[in-house]
Amino acid sequence: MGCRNKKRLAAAAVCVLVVTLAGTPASAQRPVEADRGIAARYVADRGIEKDPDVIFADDFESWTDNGAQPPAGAWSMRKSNISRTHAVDGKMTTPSGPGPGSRVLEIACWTEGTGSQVGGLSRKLGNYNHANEGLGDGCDEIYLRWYQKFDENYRGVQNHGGNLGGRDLKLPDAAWVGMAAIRDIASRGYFYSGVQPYGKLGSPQMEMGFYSYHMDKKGPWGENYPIQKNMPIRVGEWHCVERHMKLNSVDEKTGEARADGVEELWIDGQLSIRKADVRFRRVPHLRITLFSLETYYHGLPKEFDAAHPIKVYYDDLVMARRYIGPMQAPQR
Ligand SMILES: [Ca+2]
Repeated sequence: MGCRNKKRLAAAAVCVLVVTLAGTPASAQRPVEADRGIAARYVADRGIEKDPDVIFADDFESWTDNGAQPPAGAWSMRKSNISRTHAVDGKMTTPSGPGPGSRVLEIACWTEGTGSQVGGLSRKLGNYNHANEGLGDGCDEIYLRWYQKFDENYRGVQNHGGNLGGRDLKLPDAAWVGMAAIRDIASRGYFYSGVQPYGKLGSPQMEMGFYSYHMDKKGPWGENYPIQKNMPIRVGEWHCVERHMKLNSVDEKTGEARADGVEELWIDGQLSIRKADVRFRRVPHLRITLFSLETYYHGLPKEFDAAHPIKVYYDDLVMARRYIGPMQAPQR
């Protein structure tokens, strides 16, 4: 699916909506919808997938084959003998009450003693494997919101979460999104940035942050952006996570990659991280073409065996062209 071919007129119309309050001076009026996001207009996300600014949504209610099979064309699934990605019985809850539906996504991983463990899903947003894939050019900007719960037995271990990235298909050996230990990402024709939990090893105290492979990072590994507002993540509780990625512009005349790319992270509707000088690309045709929702562990502790896997739950994922915001809870 190419994001650049979709209509933007509806977004523009919504963004200019203003609330006119009796006695309120014109200067105090502001575009409320632009602040509150798409989800404000769809109670319990009902119908949100039809919003003109929404690219894709999954509430994990319609997976078949006892939860093992995603809807046709929705996702590619990572399959291995030490992970399981499927829809299971469960209920997302918001601070103001239970969410809709009765199914959530579970990504479970376990160790057989050595190696790394990975599970999860991915979805292409444009041509990714090769230029003739027929999926379009990809996006320059995207918002992703999902609900996430770490199992009560989850303990801080390094992993990856919701990744966005892209590959320069004009480069014959462009690296794949997720490829690590590369300092000069532009020379390898790719970029990516993950949103993942951070915490001391073995601790249930965590927070979400970025792990970014951008052009100006200092070493071979991804960079963690500074957190401006600390938002603790509690195991066993649902949290609303939303990330925004806007790729930097490139000067058409000079070829200069401008430091104007943006990454933002909201936790439970609160802006936790904003970085607005990121450079992901030096060629404008390199765009966001892959989203993956995955867990990646660099060797799980032995306690997470096949009988006691480490689990992370997700629900109510929405992918859009503008800010989505937390779900408006169902009215009771
Ligand atoms: Ca659900």
